[in-house]
Amino acid sequence: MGFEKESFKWDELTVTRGIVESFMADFLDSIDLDVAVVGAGPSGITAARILAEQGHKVGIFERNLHIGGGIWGGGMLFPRIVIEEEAAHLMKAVGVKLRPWKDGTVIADAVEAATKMTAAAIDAGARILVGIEAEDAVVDDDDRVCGVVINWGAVSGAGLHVDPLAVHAKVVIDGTGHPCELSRLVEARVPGACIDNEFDCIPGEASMNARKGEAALVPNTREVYPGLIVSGMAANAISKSYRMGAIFGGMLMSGEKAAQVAAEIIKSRG
Ligand code: 48F
Repeated sequence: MGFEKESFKWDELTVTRGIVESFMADFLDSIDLDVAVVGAGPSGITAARILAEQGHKVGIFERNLHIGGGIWGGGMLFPRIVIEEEAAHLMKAVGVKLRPWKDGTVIADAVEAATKMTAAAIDAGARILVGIEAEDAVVDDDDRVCGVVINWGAVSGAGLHVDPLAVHAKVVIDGTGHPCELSRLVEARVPGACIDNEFDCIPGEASMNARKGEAALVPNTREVYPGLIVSGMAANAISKSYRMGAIFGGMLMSGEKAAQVAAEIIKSRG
């Protein structure tokens, strides 16, 4: 049978029903999660992959239509990323080829890293929902974070007034990068909420000191408010730790730590 009009059994409605019905089934299966990850950057994707591999039900909500956050651009649009050897296992785990480099580092192709990390997370069972942003947290009767308020990224982009929907999760990971959006929303909106850091507010990141910034990422990755973990650059922004530019081992290690903290919280809550 050739690929010709006469051989086609489908019509336009097959396409419409296929898209709507399959997305709705997956979407409805993503509204009551073990872990909601906000932001599909390197730390969020790594955390999601590891948690999904452990059997947790994980959904990643990403505002953009593309995943990968700051990986794609490498450094100043040169699509390569540098990774410390201590974090190389997190690239090898998803099959990214690494080129030896100097002084305890290796180099990866940014496109290969973004795509293979994403594919591995999906293969592990994490569901990535693109074009959807978290515009708030859901809190329980004790004001503990227990989910995220979501809407299409295009809705806020167009300035439309459209009420959102909500998703429940045992733990939420703020992987929104430099703006640490979800943590800021929690601090601003939840009555009496105070993000756990040594400041009165969320101070944002410090200027670049790549080695200090990288070293701070794992200790900064923690539960900063009941039910809310920060990962990646959001973790450094909450603690006024340094930025580091296009060296990504800390982001991967932060994702690994976020997964560990999330699993511990889920286990402790039974
Ligand atoms: O910034 P980003 O890549 O997160 P990260 O894991 O990694 C940081 C590095 O890429 C780089 C760096 C390395 O040295 O400093 O910047 O901390 O990705 C964050 C993702 O979150 C999405 C955003 O579109 C991006 O893809 N995002 C941000 N806010 C929201 C969001 C939101 N409110 N809802 C959904 N997605």
